[in-house]
Amino acid sequence: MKILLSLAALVLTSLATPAAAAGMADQISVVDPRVRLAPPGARATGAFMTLRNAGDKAIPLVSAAATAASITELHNHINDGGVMRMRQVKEIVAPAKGEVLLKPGSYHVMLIDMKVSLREGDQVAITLGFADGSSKTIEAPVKKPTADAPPKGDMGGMDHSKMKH
Ligand SMILES: [Cu+2]
Repeated sequence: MKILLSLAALVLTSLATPAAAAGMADQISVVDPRVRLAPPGARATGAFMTLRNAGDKAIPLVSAAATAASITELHNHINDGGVMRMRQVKEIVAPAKGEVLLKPGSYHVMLIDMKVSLREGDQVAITLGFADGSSKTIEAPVKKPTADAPPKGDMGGMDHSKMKH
């Protein structure tokens, strides 16, 4: 029974982390990856996900590549005198035993000069490269941006206790 359970865990792990290379990539699980559905004709869009680090050392994501885009960059949003601007960053660090969120208005993977026009439900392969040279390729489905819209007001999210169901 114990062996069966380990096998099941192994299968689950390999499903969750396709194309995992040895090293830092092994410690990272990618949760809820998605690509924002861009308006028709838009040449760029963003990819979002949560990087969960199971290891006891911080893991910097240092590169991203997607065949769907000519250029793939790591970006952050910064508040520049009240104006939110995007800026390229060298790394996005997943803290030890923690996670970092790539989400609208914050860190994201920028897909620039798209080679294909993405439609809702398409899968976009993105290869994430980590500081030690290991990498992991994930499939991120294209989703409408409304699902990613940050909640109005409170940045901490919606308070469901006040909602009438
Ligand atoms: Cu960007």
